[in-house]
Amino acid sequence: MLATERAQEAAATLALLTGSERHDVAVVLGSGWVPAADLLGQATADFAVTDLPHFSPPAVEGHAGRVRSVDADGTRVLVFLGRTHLYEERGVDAVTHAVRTAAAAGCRAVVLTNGCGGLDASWRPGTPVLISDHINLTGTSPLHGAHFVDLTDLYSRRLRALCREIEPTLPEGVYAQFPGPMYETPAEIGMVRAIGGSLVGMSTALEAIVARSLAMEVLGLSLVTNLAAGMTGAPLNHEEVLAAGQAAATRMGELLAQVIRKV
Ligand code: 8IG
Repeated sequence: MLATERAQEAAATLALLTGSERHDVAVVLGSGWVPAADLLGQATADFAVTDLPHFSPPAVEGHAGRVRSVDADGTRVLVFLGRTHLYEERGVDAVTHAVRTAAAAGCRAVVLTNGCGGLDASWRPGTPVLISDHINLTGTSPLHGAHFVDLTDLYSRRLRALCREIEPTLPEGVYAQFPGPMYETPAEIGMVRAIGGSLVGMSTALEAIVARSLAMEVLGLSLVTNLAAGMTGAPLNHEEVLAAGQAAATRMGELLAQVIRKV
């Protein structure tokens, strides 16, 4: 079965479970962002992602594995609390199934959020950063066949400008997606710096590529939860990531809640 067919099946079940034939905007909440979910608006449906066809259960603590349909003052928002990562070894189709499902459900825009490492020493843990572009270091593509997709302005200027109307001081960064699950070595962080990256993580880029291939507008929001490897002298750990997310949740939720109403 083709990835698009699996997405159509999931979208059909989604319509049954939510009572909404279509959704307008999708939001994928990554590490550190799940606590912000409750601030987006009233959930009209809330169920396990595995209630939809072809989704896999979450593998990582802090990734809740739930789906919500939220009415944000008339905008129907499809919220994924958690995502499938490439390092779960389920393949690129599993990684991008949520985005394909959102497109099949009618979403014309997707907000991709993540927790990540930051290369700018002024970005303290808990700093939100707008993704302006990405570098795909996974060594793989999420597209199938000779499907040539333009990635110029992949991360929508319009949506970035909307975010800065809400939070004028939001910085921008270039997100480098690594395959994970190991964090980088200090030498790899040196490489990322040399090639123009300023955020490092294990998600988002492959999902953004698929979203663009399906003509969706993409907003990428990173929450810097740690300085990148080698920048502080301390090792990285997952608990630090979750704690930074908890602390920033309210601010993130309010930002997201305002953005999705304007998309
Ligand atoms: I949260 O420093 C989080 N995710 N690759 N590097 C990579 N992924 C991350 C990091 C990080 N922090």
